[in-house]
Amino acid sequence: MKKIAILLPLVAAIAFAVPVTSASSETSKQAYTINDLKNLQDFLLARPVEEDLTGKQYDLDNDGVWSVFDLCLMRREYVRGQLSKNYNAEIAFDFTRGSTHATSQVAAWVENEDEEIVKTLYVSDFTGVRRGYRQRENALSHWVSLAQPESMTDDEIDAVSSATFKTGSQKLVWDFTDDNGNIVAEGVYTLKLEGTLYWTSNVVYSAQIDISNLETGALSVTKVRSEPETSENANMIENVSMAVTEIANEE
Ligand SMILES: [Ca+2]
Repeated sequence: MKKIAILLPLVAAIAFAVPVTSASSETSKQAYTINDLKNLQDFLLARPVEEDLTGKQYDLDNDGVWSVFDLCLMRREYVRGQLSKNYNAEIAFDFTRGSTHATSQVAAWVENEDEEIVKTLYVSDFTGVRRGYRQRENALSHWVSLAQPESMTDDEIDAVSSATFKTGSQKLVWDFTDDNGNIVAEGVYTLKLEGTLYWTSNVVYSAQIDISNLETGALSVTKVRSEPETSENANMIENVSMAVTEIANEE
């Protein structure tokens, strides 16, 4: 397990000694660098700053002054930016194609704390772009009830659909963005992997991930089967692991 510590302890001490304002920094879409954080920190501590700070957008809470509140907000923006650049959440599993009808459907997605889908990572194309849920209402019933594919355009559903997995090891990746490609807000999210094993027999694996307090390593995975006594294709999805991993930097 590796804690993601990005700033100097001094900055962290200042940042956490002050209550974080609820002001949003939605107006500022610029990406802040570690240098911006250092600049603002030095400025606030009345240290010499080499860079010319004229015109810098360091007033993130728009109150007309640069303060530790702005540093807190900048730190949050910076950490969020680093997330998708340096880290992934991964779902890995062994898939065995079902040997019966009404099987082998898989979906994976990310939910927010209100149990809304922020991103569909994968849906097998029979249920997805071929809209098989219309003929087989049990196909990926969890994903269908949350994603509401009837309200998705063909392009939208095509974008998240892929061919049914072949037997073998599979991996799906979440880059901490939502369906529109924006990095998600801080908070707790749930990774979900659903498999339709045989008609109404399904399995859902899930794991929680705290974006505000991200740690690399394995997440705790919960498995729920709708009909544990149904043996058909029971081994379709096995050895599920969900984890936060650091992306190897090529520099
Ligand atoms: Ca300010």
